[in-house]
Amino acid sequence: MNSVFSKPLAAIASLPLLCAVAIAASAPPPAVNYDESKVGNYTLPDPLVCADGTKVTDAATWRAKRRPEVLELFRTHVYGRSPARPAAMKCEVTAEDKNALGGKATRREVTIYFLGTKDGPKMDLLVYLPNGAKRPVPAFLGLSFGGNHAVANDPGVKLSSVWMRPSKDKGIVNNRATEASRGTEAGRWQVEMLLARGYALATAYYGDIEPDFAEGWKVSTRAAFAKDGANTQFAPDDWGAIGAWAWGLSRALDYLETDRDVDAKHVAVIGHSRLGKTALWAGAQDERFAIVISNNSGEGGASLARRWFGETTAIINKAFPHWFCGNFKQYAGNESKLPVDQHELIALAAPQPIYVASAEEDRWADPRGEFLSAKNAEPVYRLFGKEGLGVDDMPAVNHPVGKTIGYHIRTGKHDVTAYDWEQYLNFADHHFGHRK
Ligand code: GTR
Repeated sequence: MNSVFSKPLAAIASLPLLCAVAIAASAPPPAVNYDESKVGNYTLPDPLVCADGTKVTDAATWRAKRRPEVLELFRTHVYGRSPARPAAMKCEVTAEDKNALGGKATRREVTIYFLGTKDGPKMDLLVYLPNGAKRPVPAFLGLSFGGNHAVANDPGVKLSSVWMRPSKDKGIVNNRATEASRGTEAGRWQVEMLLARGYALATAYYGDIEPDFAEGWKVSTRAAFAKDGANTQFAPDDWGAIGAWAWGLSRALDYLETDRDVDAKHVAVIGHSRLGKTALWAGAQDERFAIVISNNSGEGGASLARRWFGETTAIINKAFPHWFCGNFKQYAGNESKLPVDQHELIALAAPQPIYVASAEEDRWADPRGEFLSAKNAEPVYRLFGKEGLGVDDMPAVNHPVGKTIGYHIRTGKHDVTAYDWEQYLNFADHHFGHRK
């Protein structure tokens, strides 16, 4: 498919040859481009063209034939292959307070033992349920960077005891959370806003599943599942950390399906940044997620890999070698060879509603590339009779758009803000037919 958004490389084509050689020798192109006129030409893979060259024209063929092909391409080349839910998995409610957050919420803490054993890999899930709401309630589910105790100013939440990235101003000392880290992510989670609108929040710390550094997998779920544990040599299509985190989100949903206070048919999966990439991959694989939300997910998330703007495949593979599968490394600086692009990750959520959000100052994540991904997913939504974005051009800042695919770019930096949450809640209200 020829992207209608491609830009000609007119400037470079018109340079005299000698001059171009001289430039190439003395000044290699900068690794990071922030100039829209230099993005260059690219051709996006057509989500509707099957491996055998036939074109999908109906939803049934997408589901039965093309969707599994696209999913398989993402597994093989980008995020790797994840295991199924272990039959032995066990969930245990460890604490409950019906009078949390000044009486606004019921707080439930649950430990999920992935292999059913207490000494095996596990994840602590925190659930806030709105008191006074008609239950079961719809929910948002997402992983945090700071631990369950960081998502609200709530002294009752168990303090995480596992590895965390050092951060003095967030109360992390010697890679461990202290009391000072309680509530440090409250602005990003807006728990009281969610509760007031009649939603539950379910959240877990991503480091429970895998600590976020190159060798973190050795003490994580991935090692516990591998034949040779920490000595494992991963196959090039084995899951990376994003695969593991996304898998953890599905395991959290497994628990939510058993919680009688949660309407598990109406769970929106949400994530910011690397955890936005994670939410997208979780939503692509697990069709139980009723809405998928990507907040500033950028490279390897919502933004198109083929656009040379902000972070690139080469940069992300170098900085975060553990996030993706081994095969993904070969596409560093070689994006045109990647058999998929990220609009197809968005398309994998179809027909479920999906929301992509950017921030004006988050140029590293390539806001336009995030919008174009959403735009180029529309043909798949149309197979289901769904409209997609409902606009052709990127909207102005702070002007949310969208039908089944939502999009906004807000003022400000790489972050999750109250403004973002207001849009997600409006989107969820609309698609869930939910009124408090
Ligand atoms: C950056 C990374 C981005 C984004 C971000 C985050 O350093 O380059 O892809 O994931 O981290 O997760 O905060």
